[in-house]
Amino acid sequence: MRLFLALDLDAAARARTVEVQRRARRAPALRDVAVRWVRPENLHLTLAFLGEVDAGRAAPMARAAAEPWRHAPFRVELATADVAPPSGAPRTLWLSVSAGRAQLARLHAEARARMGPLLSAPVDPRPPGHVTLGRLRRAPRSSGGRVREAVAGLAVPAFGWRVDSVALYESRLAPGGASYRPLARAPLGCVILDAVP
Ligand code: 2AM
Repeated sequence: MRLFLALDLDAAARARTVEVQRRARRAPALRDVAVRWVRPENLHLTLAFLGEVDAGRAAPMARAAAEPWRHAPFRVELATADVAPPSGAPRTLWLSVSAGRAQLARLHAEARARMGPLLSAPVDPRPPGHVTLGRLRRAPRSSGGRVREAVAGLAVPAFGWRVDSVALYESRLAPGGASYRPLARAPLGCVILDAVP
């Protein structure tokens, strides 16, 4: 099973993200580039990709993910539309996190500490920082300049939402695109409010 932890966008942030996708689709420089756009119901902020996991490990992982998180709810904002990688053939279009990075890094550290012992490979130590809009299919290296220019020109006004839970998803890959099945969800907010001797 292919598992990952993610933060769900709220309805308003999802609608704003879909609007950015709509504008990107209309950009002349992107019209002849094949993009597999993330479907609205699949939009998410990946907190930690956990990779392929034996089915037998899913239950303990779901139990671990279902424990309340020791982090207060916080606001994440997305702003700049960007292309990855920064040079060469463009592969991914995304919205970068412009506010909430420090909190995301702390939550990511908690996710690594919590899930790492249940995995056979370490979780990527890089903290999360984007919401993927779409993935380019075989875009030539030569399209990189105009694709990056078009995406930079999207001028996305910042928007955000309040992160108040973390979900564990199973990703099922299919020719028509991935589908995500939630396996567990737990709230943020299990915090110690004052120094405890
Ligand atoms: P991203 O889109 O935020 O970059 C579910 O498949 C999610 O896990 C994807 O949205 C992707 O996050 C992340 N993901 C998928 N395959 C991955 C891989 N091989 N390494 C790291 N992250 C991956």
